Amino acid sequence: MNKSDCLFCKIVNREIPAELVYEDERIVAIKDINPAAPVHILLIPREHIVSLDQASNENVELLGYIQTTAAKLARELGIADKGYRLVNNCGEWGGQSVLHLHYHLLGGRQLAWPPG
Ligand code: IU
Repeated sequence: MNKSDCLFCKIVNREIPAELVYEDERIVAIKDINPAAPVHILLIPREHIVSLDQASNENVELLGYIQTTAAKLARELGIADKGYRLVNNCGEWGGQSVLHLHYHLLGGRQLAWPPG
């Protein structure tokens, strides 16, 4: 799949509607259409990186920025006190279905471990 067919590129570029929670020059955050928890946000970099496996040291700052922004959103959304989870699914066995790097911010209930 190339960038022009990428669902998350289309969401980032506002070609496909999504429920936006946050955006800046580097990332957008949207509500997941199929929430797995009371709060389920996807943090998506504007840059098309296929997966964490495809990220490089050039992306280190971006990856850190996604994490600190997730923590900020968790506080703003009221899930930080009880705790939350930030997840990246990478590749087929990791459960990645959309081939544009993204992180899931999940919270608002007790989460189980290990994941399925
Ligand atoms: P995954 O880690 O690649 O499996 O996560 C993709 C997520 O994108 C998944 O939780 C979907 O529910 C979500 N999603 C979405 O929010 N909007 C969409 O149009 C599509 C998938 I397709």
